[in-house]
Amino acid sequence: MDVDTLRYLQDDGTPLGELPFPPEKLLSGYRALRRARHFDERALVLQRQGKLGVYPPFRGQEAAQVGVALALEKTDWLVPSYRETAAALTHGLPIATTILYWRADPSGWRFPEGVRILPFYIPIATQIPQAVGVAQAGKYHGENWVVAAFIGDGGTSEGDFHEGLNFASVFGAPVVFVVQNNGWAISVPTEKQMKVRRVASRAQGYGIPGVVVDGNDLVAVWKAAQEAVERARSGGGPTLLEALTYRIAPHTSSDDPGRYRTEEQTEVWKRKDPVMRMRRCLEYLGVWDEQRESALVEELETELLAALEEADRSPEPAPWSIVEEVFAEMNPDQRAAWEYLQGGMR
Ligand SMILES: Cc1ncc(C[n+]2csc(CCOP(=O)(O)OP(=O)(O)O)c2C)c(N)n1
Repeated sequence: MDVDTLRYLQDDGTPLGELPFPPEKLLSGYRALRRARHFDERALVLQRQGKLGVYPPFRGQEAAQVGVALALEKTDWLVPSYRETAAALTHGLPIATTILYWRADPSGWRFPEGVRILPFYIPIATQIPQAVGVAQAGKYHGENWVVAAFIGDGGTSEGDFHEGLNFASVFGAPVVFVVQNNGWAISVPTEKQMKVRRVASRAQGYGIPGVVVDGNDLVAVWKAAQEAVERARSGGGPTLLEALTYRIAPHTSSDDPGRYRTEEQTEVWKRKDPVMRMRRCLEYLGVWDEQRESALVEELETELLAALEEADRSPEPAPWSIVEEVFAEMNPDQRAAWEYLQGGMR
């Protein structure tokens, strides 16, 4: 069984028909998309300058993330993996905190009060059962929040993915599971990862809706996410939303994709660039031009430089702080590491 792919924009950005949002809404969406791109570009430069640690870029996946974040209310929760910096920025994570986080500075681990984003999960798929827990907690506390939980195509092979989806389905948890199918799990292509063509077709096995969107089409992702969020909020339970996209960039700043894939495939996807596609859509609608683009980029650069200065003003962390906030109370191994690090500094 295959699921139809929702699309509103052609690869060149021309609308396929009537769009579900008015131009001013599309403009605000584009701003968030362009802002995410700007951060990602600058982050890679900062990483090469030694000002960030290992960084997982998201180039090419901006629409799949920003579209979902735009469909959330501020009171909703975002549960991201390491890939979802674009979603986090859109859902309100300050740029300075984001820089500190990817600098591996403990002060970046404390997300500000009121920003409903769990830390970026590095252990694959562990976020899924926990996201369902957050959703259920909302129900128990009489809150009306919805949870958007992200995972990659590779992550769907983990047991946690199955357990989380089954539990969410049985208990009608208000979660939107977003699978960014970006073609790769580091060096493993999706077709070696699973025998189904679409992850979303597995939704049938859980008795929940499965939706496939063109993940490089901001309008389609936003619209599909909005419907899934509304369904979750009104008691309709979870949705499995698969965004078809591509990881243009290396897996992380430490990866060399030339070792396992050819440039040709990546070139095909570069022509479907989600940011350029949305920009062309706005130009087609007559609400965007070169001048407005330059003004926006200038504004984004000013915002980024101010955030970078703020992050740089943060005091240098003590080496032992790295083991201080893992558990509420230190276990013996942590304490030993903590004492060792303290001793090493004397
Ligand atoms: C439990 C666990 N196993 C293995 C790893 C090592 N690892 C890091 S990223 C990755 C691939 C994930 O691919 P995918 O889920 O498709 O996400 P993407 O990186 O493409 O966004 C693996 C196996 C890990 N972080 N956690």
